[in-house]
Amino acid sequence: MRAVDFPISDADPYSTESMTDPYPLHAVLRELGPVVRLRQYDCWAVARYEDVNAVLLDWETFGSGAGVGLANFRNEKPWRVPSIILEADPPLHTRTHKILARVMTPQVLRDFRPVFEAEARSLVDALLERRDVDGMADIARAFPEKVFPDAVGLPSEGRENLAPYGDMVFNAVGPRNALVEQSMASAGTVIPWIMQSCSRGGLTADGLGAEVYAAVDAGEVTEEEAGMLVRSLLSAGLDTTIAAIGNALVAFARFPEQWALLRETPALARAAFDEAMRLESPVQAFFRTTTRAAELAGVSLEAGEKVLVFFASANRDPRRWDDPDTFDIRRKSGGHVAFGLGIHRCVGEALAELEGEILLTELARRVRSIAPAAEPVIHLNNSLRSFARIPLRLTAA
Ligand code: OVP
Repeated sequence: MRAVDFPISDADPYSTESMTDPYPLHAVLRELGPVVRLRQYDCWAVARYEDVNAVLLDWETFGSGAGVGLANFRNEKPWRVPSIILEADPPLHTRTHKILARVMTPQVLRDFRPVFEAEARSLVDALLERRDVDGMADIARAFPEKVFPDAVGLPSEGRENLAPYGDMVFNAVGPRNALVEQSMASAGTVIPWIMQSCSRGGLTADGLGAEVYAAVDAGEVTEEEAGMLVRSLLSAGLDTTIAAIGNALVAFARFPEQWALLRETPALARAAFDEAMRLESPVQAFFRTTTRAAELAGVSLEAGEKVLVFFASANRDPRRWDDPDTFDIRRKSGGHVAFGLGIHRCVGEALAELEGEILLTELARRVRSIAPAAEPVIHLNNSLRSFARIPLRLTAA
């Protein structure tokens, strides 16, 4: 028998209303208690900073090997062969994480800086001839969709398959709802292109993908595992940064004084990108699965139970942050968990930060104002918060 001293909620994080504006639901869950039972999904949820941190740091109790979505891989067939880094626990995770971490070290990324800077300059050149732009298509998608596939070493043909694949991957984390079905509609063409792009022969000799295959030659992973790690790059590396940049633009459009501040001090670009990640976290929530019976904040959990971990709610918990709903690029936003925490913390974080920093720096130098021309239009996804369109009017500096 389970102890009954926990709150039960009928809240639905996957309703259109919650996904459009998730923050009222996060506040409700945080207020109910440290651990809440979600009746509709038969799972637990943690939404407070402290408990989100505790779950993420205890990977032995809160495992990833049964998947980081609602589906429990021990009882349900996964929609694709599981990731050998995201959906894995030590010791497998330790070995695979080491390889992707090495491929994206600051030393490797240093070489990308001038390339990304040149791309940011030409992007802003084109923007300033337009004035009325869509912040998503013309900025948030345009920049990563060029620099990231180039960095990985993908051919120029077929890159349009990357974003739809990311949409599938991140929808698959949630329940099997209409969003999953909609994004899977293009699976027949998208997935074969992705899988083919993961093979050694599909990659240039000088990209991150080739660096992953170098680990095969060093005897650290098999050829198949290298392909799976390239798949991880393609799964997690593009939609996330697109969402992050778009969400940052929305934040600046809503808080114009923060844009003025960034213009005054472009060196704040990296801090501003991080603060936007805190305020509008691209990855809203992932699951963990209990590997054993455990007590969490006084609530008894059984083995094999799903726990929904709300990164985005932790990042606005008033127990942790002053004025959590305010975008303040001067605040100390270090400690946000938008990249996760613990052994599964984003392995591409430095690459994402480099993209965000370089793009925001170039925009801050050359764009006087980014005013909303209309309300942004949300793009619904079960775990990624992002927009479909962000109508903006730019003024040149
Ligand atoms: C669920 C994601 C995030 C991080 C890694 C991977 C996927 C992967 O495929 O390894 S999105």
